[in-house]
Formats: sequence, C-alpha cells, structure tokens
Amino acid sequence: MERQMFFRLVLALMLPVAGCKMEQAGPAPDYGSGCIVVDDFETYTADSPMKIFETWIDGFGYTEPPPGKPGNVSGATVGYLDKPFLERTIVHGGSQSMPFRYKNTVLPFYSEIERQWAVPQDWATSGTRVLGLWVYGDPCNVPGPLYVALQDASGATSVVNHPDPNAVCAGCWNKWSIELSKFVGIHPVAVSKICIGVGDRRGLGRSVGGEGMLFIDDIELSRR
Ligand SMILES: [Ca+2]
Repeated sequence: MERQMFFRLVLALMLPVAGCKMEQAGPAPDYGSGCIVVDDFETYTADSPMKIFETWIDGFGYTEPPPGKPGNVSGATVGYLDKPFLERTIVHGGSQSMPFRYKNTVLPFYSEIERQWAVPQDWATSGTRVLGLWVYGDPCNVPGPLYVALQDASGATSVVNHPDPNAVCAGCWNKWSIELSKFVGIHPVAVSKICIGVGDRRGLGRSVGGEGMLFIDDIELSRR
C-alpha cells in the first residue's frame, strides 16, 4: 500500500514546469523514415507473459509464474504495484510508458533495469547508427547520473553516461540520442542486453542520485 501511495503522489506532482520544452504525446515512431522500434511499451499487458517486469528485469525480479526470475539486486523497480503496471497518463508515444523507480540510498547504491534478448539483435541494420530513448524525470528528483549500458553477444559491456545530471529531474519528456559508436568495444550487430540506470554501477560504495521516479518511452534506432 505504501508503494501505491508513493506512485499516486508522484503522479500528482508531475505537472509541467515553467520554462520546460514540453513534448506532447505524439504518434507512434515513424517506421517509414528508417526508425526501428526497440521498445515502445505498447505491447505489455496485465497478464503473463506480457507483464512489463517479466521482460524488463529490476532489482527484485518476479516469482510468478514459476520459476520466476531473480532480480539484479539493484535499487530499481519496474512498473507499478497495481495492474496494468504501465503508466498511461505520462506517455510520450502511444498510450503506455514504463515506470522506473530508483533507490540509490541503500546498497548497492545504484538502480538498473535491463532487457535481454536470447537472440542477439542487429542494431546496425539498415544503416541505423543512433540509439534514442525518451525520458521523463520527476521534477522532485534530485540531479543524478543517468546511463545506458549495452552488452553484446561476446559479453562485452559498455556504458554511456548522460551529459546532464538534470536529465532525471527535467519534469518533461526529453529525447536522449546516443551514437552507437559511443558504446566502445560493443559490436552493434549483436546486442544482447540493454540496461538503463541511475547512479554509479561500478558499485563504489557511495550513494549518488538519491531516489526518485522516471518514465521511459519510445526506445528506437535511427540513422541519425
Ligand atoms: Ca509508448
């Protein structure tokens, strides 16, 4: 019940802030322009196997249906406690976005959500060179380090940090575009996992970013 109240409070606080360039909820990504959707969060439902936290793994994982899946023991929570688990008011495209609550005030002092593919993904196909994702940070959050990590089929991992620590508290939708070449050492033709996180994933034993709430939508690949 405590989590439910927290999320309702967050929603109440998420009004547009002055001076913020607002991005209204828009149409689905333009498939005809060369964009390839990685995840727009429109296909998730309240039922297994399409619950959002069965695909995007957080710190806690899930137990139903058996055998479930363990979490990554970070401070991240994907989705709401209540069905349908997705956010349906604060969305960028379509009618759903992914809630991502983070808590960096306890061990391991970072929060990370991850999606893994059994078959590695070719993200360089059709000349795509840029990974884009839309992020809405609760304006009540404190500035903190937002990052994306990719892992390829060889097991190599590379992390790109957002250049602006205020990205997690902007109070509006902002697109973060990352050239795939920034993920040094990763083969973009064989991506096996994407992680989105807040904090210092190196686990240096220090808390950064506090705790807060983000929404993620329209993760896509484009040519530029
Ligand atoms: Ca969406």
